[in-house]
Amino acid sequence: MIEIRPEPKRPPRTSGLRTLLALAVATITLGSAGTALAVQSGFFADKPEGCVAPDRSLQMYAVELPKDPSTNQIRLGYGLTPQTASYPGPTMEMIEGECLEITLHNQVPEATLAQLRTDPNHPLGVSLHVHGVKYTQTSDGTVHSGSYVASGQSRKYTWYAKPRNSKTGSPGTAGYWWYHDHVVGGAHGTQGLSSGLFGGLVVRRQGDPRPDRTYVSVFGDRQSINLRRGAEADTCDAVNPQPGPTCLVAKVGERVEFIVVGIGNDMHTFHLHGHAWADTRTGLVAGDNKALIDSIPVIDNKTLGPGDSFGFQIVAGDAVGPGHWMLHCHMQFHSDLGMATTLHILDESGQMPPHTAHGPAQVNGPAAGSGATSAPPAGGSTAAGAPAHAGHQPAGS
Ligand SMILES: [Cu+2]
Repeated sequence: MIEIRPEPKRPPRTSGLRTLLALAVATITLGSAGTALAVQSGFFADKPEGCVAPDRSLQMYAVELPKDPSTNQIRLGYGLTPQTASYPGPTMEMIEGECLEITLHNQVPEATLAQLRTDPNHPLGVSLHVHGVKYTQTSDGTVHSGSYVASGQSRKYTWYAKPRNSKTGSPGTAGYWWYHDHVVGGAHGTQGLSSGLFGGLVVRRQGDPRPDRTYVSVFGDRQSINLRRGAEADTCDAVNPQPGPTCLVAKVGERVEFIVVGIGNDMHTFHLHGHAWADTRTGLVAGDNKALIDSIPVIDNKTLGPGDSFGFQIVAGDAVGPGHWMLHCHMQFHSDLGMATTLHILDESGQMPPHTAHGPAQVNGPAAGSGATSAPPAGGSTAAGAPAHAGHQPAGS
């Protein structure tokens, strides 16, 4: 007979299978109270149903980065190597049906995590919590499930991009998602998020069009895009712009993808100048079905609440040509306080045409009136965990 020892303050319970089942359910429901029992007994599967074994595996590092130059706030980042950690972290890419194993190494000093802690009894660690794809309790990235990593330690997380089941109608996981810490500071990872532990995830279906480059725009508190405002949100070098979290650059005709995420406590509206997209899973609508096409709104502005994410692909400069195209929150006081950056679209030869007599339409980009801007480097490293394809530029690089 299996004996379940009740917690000290609970009244004694009757023994037997019914009690065992009740406790098992309570374990799931109550969280921390039953975690040790659940995890130690192997009650929770370590991989989602459908994921027999990981198709790929990769290493992820959580590190401390230099403090924010204007606020002196602690900054943390994820990286595929400690040297390339950034905020947002590396853009993750999966294909439906794929199972990915990520080993997270926590290289953030314990003293730093202690500074960020809002409750002295809260454990110190970092985690990886993901939206959209499938994971079990052991990859939830929460304190109560024990799925976090102490400083100097590592832990495996398994994500499964479940495909659509056309027989049951169960949806697939293709879409634009994000991942983040859920432990730093308190039970909801609020300090981890506000310090930089977040990144974008795109799950594609077989046959989806691939972008030439992908940018992640995380709209957050303090009127921030990727935790920056104003000039800090756009640091593109006028002569040699390097694509990255603070330099959105593309050539005319390139297929540019955005992953847009809301964090923090504020509502925002994402607006991109000169370009619009279909409000679908991909931002695109294929085929010639007029009824279908007409039923899908075409938008250039989208509301974004905390935790929301969406994405789309555009053809850079489509019908509008090169230019410094603004990207900003359309809540006016947010944009006025610096919640704005620029998508710099160069011509086919990688140059920014001289401005007209009307002057530049952007504020924080390369030096106004500068004649030429050279091409961004072609491609870049393959997105985190992505099957290799040419030309993709992960935002975390
Ligand atoms: Cu806003």
